[in-house]
Amino acid sequence: MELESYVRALPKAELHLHIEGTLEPEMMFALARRNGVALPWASVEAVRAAYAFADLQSFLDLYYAGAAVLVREEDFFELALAYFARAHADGVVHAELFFDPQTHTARGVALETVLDGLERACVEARARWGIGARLILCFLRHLDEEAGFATLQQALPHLSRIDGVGLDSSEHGHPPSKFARLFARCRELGLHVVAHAGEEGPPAYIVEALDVLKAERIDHGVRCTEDPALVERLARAQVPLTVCPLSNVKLCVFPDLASHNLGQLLAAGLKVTINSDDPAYFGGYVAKNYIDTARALGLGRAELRRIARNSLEASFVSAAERAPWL
Ligand code: ES4
Ligand code: ZN
Repeated sequence: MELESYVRALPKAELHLHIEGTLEPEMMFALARRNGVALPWASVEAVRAAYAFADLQSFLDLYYAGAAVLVREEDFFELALAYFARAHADGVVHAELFFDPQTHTARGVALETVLDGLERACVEARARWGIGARLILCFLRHLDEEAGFATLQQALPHLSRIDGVGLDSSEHGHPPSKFARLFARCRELGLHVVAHAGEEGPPAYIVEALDVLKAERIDHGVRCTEDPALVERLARAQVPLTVCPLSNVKLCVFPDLASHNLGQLLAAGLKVTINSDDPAYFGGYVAKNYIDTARALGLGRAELRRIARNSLEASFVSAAERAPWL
């Protein structure tokens, strides 16, 4: 069987996916027109041409500008349903979606509007394709902890619809410990906890995510290899890493896929998963991340099966729920 069809047929979970990062330029323009939002680009081609990033911040500036077209409940519904259709085609049987409420509430869009649209898409994805989905509310780490508490307050009436919390946005200068009290409160509320760490930030941020925030998974985490004691700890505790290879290349964390350390992480016995992060911006959905990485690093089918199995085991579904796919 061809590699492409083999990868698409592997049942897999996607655990690192920002739903705002699935906004394709065509939908960005359609929603801008529908909602009367002005965009800083003249055409779909001009937006695509702007997708040449030097680092995380240069991407985030564009990503937040694009997200401004998301206003109404149906915008969030259509965005997420389009993602689920692509995910289904890629063999995704379960997806845990990040969303950034502060990006929307800052523009006067209520958290409830965002959640209503996303949840309706999750229900539809289950009915149409049998995909299981969960929602993870991400706090923006470039904002302060008070702003995070205000967002949590708005989320309180909707906690039954939210599975966990995460931490994203600009990593440099915003260590996980900045959010120690907020995440302690989230844990008391029974929410799962994950955090972006070690994408651009140092290995010490991964240690803080584990020790201070008590993160159950580390999003990215690729810079752990700079600290051998940390690698040993991550291997021993089998802490899942949600690695996003195409994202890492687009944001210049690695110069190219052949230089990516995913093979090294696997060889060290870490619980590695492959994910797409912001696929509309980084050049590929999850299957393309598997395929291009396999080609660049010479991963065999046993390794691809291991990675897909890891993704299901690292998800928030129970062992009984994931048993049919393993
Ligand atoms: C993100 Cl790649 C990445 N890193 C941190 N925060 C983000 N938000 C959306 N994509
Ligand atoms: Zn991310």
